Amino acid sequence: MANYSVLDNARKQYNPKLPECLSKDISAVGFEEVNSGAQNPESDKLKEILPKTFGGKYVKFVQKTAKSGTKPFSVGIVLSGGQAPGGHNVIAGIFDSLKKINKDSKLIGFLGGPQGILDDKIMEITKEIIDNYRNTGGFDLIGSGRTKIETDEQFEKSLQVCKSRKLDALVVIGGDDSNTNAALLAEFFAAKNENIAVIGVPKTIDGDLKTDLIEASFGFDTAAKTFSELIGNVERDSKSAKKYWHFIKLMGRSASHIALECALQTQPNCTIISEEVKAKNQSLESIINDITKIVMDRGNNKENFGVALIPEGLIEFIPEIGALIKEINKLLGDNEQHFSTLKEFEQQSEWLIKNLSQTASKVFSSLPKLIREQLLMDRDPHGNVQVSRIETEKLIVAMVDTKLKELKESGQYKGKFDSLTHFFGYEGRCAFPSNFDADYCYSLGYCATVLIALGLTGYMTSITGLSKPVSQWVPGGVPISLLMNLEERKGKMKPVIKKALVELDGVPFKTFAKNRDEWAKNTSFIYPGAIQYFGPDEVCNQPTITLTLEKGK
Ligand code: FBP
Repeated sequence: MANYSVLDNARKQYNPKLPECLSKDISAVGFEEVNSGAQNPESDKLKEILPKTFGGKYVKFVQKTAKSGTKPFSVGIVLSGGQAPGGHNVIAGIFDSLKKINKDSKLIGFLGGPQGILDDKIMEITKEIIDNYRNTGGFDLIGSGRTKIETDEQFEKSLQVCKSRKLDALVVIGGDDSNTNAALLAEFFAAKNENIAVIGVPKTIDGDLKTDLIEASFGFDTAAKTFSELIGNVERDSKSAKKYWHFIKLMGRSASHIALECALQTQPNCTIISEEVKAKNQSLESIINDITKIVMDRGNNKENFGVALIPEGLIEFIPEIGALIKEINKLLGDNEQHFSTLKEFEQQSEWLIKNLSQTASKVFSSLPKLIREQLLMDRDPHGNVQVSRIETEKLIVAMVDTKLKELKESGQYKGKFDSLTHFFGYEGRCAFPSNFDADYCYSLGYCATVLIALGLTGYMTSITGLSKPVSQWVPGGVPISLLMNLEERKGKMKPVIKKALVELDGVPFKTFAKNRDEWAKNTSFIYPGAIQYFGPDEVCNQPTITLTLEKGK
């Protein structure tokens, strides 16, 4: 039996497109400093924390006079955090561009994420190896992990490993947290007068690492399109059978970008956007009332079917539950030892109810047992409740069901409510990257090499103009410190990259809000179908609707 699918083999032959400036002699690419207009209101404080690296400008790459080659570079790469389609193409882009610059350049991958740096576990990336991973999903070539390099000892160890490997640069492929750490590592290396650059690449399917200069994080396009395909299929089944309401929770740890994009692509009957819930200070009961009304109106109209999208992060955005989670995190953090002696759920629950504030205790007690259990399940490495494990979709279905029963008894609801729940997350994180992500990631890899060759550090690769054809994309780099602000972490003000949430005054949300009542009432489903890799531009080379609406064509 062959080890590769037909598509696997066909995709390996795909040549990702590059922006014009990167498709010529890469060693001749220079930069222009551009005043992006981005002002960091916390510059003074950030300058104190990052004295060596703060103050750089956004750079836009330009072709300079042709130059034939440059010195070889030795570069290390690390994948950090959750999988996102296109990671292998970032590696392929770095590999190809390094070899174009000088065939003696060397690329090593740290294995299993940042822990691989601390343990000095590596593999050298060769042409034979990378050729097998071009345009494929997953991070399985070198693996990923969620270890955070944040203490001085970890920084020192990372420096020693990079030095012993004689690296000119380290490329960190990750989300907001990993890029924050990349900036701190760049500062640490610079403060020690070590000439090892640290470059970040924006990755996360959640789409929340976003600014004017980072128009999208890679993987968002493919993940949202994969989920939209699945949602469209469920919608069509729902419309065919006419007997089920499907409640679909969609991945996205905090922001609702994925839910919003999927709603725009598939036009379901109901979509909750966490940021709106927070802005309206909506209680769980009020959300349930809204959903129940949609189900009731459709049922009374003999349409006992529908599709509802629930963002994964919703639970934390509901004011009273968000406050409860915060209290639980603090309480369990302060009483870790004692809590670990309570083995049975009933004991844990009883202890918690006694120690929470009166309001939080009331909210906790009002939740179904399944959800209370999930709130007390194993916590993440930072000791926090694992919000992504809470089955919000089941909580919502149970509460809507109860409400509908009451409405039926009072004669207001004449329909029938039969529901099914789904969670789409891991299904989309390792899909074959769409052409958009394949091209974007490969180009980001080239950008990383150019930033290294230009002697910059503490920069994140940036490509703008993403809603235009690839040849018109504008590659460059943005100082990570420009994206940072100060937030309180463990009682101290720390520089962090702020998560970009859905903007309620942005065009994507407004477009959704303008249409949602119509989609709720009249079945208006759209079936996007599977991502297409071959064919005309309009079926296989389109960016997300979010990007198109945000940036315009
Ligand atoms: P990153 O922010 O690291 O890209 O990961 C995002 C994500 O896919 C979230 O959408 C999800 O909540 C989380 O990872 C799941 O984490 P895990 O892979 O550890 O189960």
